[in-house]
Amino acid sequence: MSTPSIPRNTHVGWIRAALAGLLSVCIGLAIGQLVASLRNKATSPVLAVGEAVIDRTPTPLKDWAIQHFGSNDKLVLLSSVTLGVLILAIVAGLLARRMLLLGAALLVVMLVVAGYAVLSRPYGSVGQLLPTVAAGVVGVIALVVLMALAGDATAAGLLQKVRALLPNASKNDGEGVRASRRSFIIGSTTTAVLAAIGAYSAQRINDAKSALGIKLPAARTPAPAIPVGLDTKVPGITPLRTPNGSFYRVDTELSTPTLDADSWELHIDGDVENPYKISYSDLIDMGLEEQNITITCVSNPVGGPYAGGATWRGVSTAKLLAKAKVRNPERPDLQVLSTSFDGFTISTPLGALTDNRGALLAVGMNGEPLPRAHGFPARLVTPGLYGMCGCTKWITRMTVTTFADKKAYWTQRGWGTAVKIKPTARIDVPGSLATVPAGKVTAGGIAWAQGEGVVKVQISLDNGPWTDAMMGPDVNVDYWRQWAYVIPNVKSGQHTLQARVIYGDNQQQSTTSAPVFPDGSSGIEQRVFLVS
Ligand SMILES: Nc1nc2c(c(=O)[nH]1)N[C@H]1C(S)=C(S)[C@@H](COP(=O)(O)O)O[C@H]1N2
Ligand SMILES: [Mo]
Repeated sequence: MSTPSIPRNTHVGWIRAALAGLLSVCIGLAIGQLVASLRNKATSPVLAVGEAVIDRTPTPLKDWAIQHFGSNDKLVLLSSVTLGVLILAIVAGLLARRMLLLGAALLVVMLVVAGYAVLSRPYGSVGQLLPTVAAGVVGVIALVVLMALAGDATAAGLLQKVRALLPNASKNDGEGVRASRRSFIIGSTTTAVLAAIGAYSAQRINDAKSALGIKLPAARTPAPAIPVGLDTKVPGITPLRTPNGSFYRVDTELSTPTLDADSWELHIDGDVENPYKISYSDLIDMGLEEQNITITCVSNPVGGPYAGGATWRGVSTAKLLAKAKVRNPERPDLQVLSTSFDGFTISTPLGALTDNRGALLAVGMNGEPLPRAHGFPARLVTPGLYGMCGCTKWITRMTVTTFADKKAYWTQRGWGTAVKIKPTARIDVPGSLATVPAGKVTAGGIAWAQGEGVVKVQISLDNGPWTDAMMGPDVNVDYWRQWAYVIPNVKSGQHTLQARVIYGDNQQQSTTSAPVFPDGSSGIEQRVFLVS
């Protein structure tokens, strides 16, 4: 039998209450993160909320975020969500100081919102709620314990009742929770340390999961080696091959998906005579080929960083689709709607995946298995079309259908469909507003005109005549090309350099300025630099 103790109506200071709220949410989040890391594909509550925010963000705002924060856009979003959660956590602590139930209720409301976000994900399922539920339960318990240690009578009473329910509890209580400055400090420090250990372990487990441990067979038809180009001759120029670690990344995922090659399957279905599915090892056994391809994001502004050139290794999509036997493949309105593991979709014209441009279902990138960030186990790479129109990462399904029948993720949000990459030139050096010594100035950069091929780049200094730059090696029409230009005698002061690409059949790139939305930027690349 327990002896109910008389509640001591100690008034909890607001700093302690705020700290109790903050720490209980921290440990809840850490445990949520830990449970998520232990379960495949489960989403932590913060990530789920962040992803739900992304899905509900209007396109112009998203566009603005990509423009302003670049590849950090996700970091900014996640930090904002975390900051919001921590502020609410403090509010929960302060509410608990007035009335324990109110504080706990706010935590429960936060839990419900996060749970709703998890379930509203395209791949949301009840099992995915586990990290969120764990976070909520741990958070509420921590709040009660910390409030009790801080001297809250209701919390102390509650703990005592719980204790009474435990076996062997009857002998040693009667005293209840001993609230003191010292026990609050010990309790809150312990909570903080446990939260840090939980978050750190979650991170380590995720890191361990990203090790692939896969060795790809060589390509039966390897791509021609990419030459050194102007890499060593022009300091600061974009390397002709982009290393995997510095390849731009654009996608809607907040954390890097950790798909498992052994259980991965690609389904090919839709308007075909022979729908089928294929495993990772059977895919590789079909025989790998390689292509040197420069891919580009539609969100790349003129002069922007969202393009990269790599040697992709994989299976020809033409071969994969031939095996499925598309019905009446000559119909011009046919598309392949490809779906990634989480339901994200991309529309690609059937022709782009079956003509001789060499589109691939890639499993390798620059001699390595596809990195997780770039779509492991497999992704599409379609030469000539923007990434959102032919480069589905973490792909699990290819459905032959018509454009009228199914709309892809970005199409639904107002972006263009089946958009060709616009030809453009980029100035890498001199850097924007860089100061260089007077005299000889070496300018250099890169240009692309996928499908047509870069013929040359021309530059103009201070609105002077357009002059041909020296060109680096021509890898192929789908690959970018470096250029360099030595300006002999530049006087001190401010200068403006412009660059344009001449491509295909000696066509000149568009001079019309267009924003990235809805079908890609255009216009002349311009750099202002200073000569001392
Ligand atoms: N599953 C999935 N695939 C995706 C995307 C995405 O959001 N989800 N983004 C596309 C976009 S917009 C681009 S530009 C390319 C970028 O590929 P990368 O990150 O490997 O450079 O991936 C494409 N494939
Ligand atoms: Mo993109």
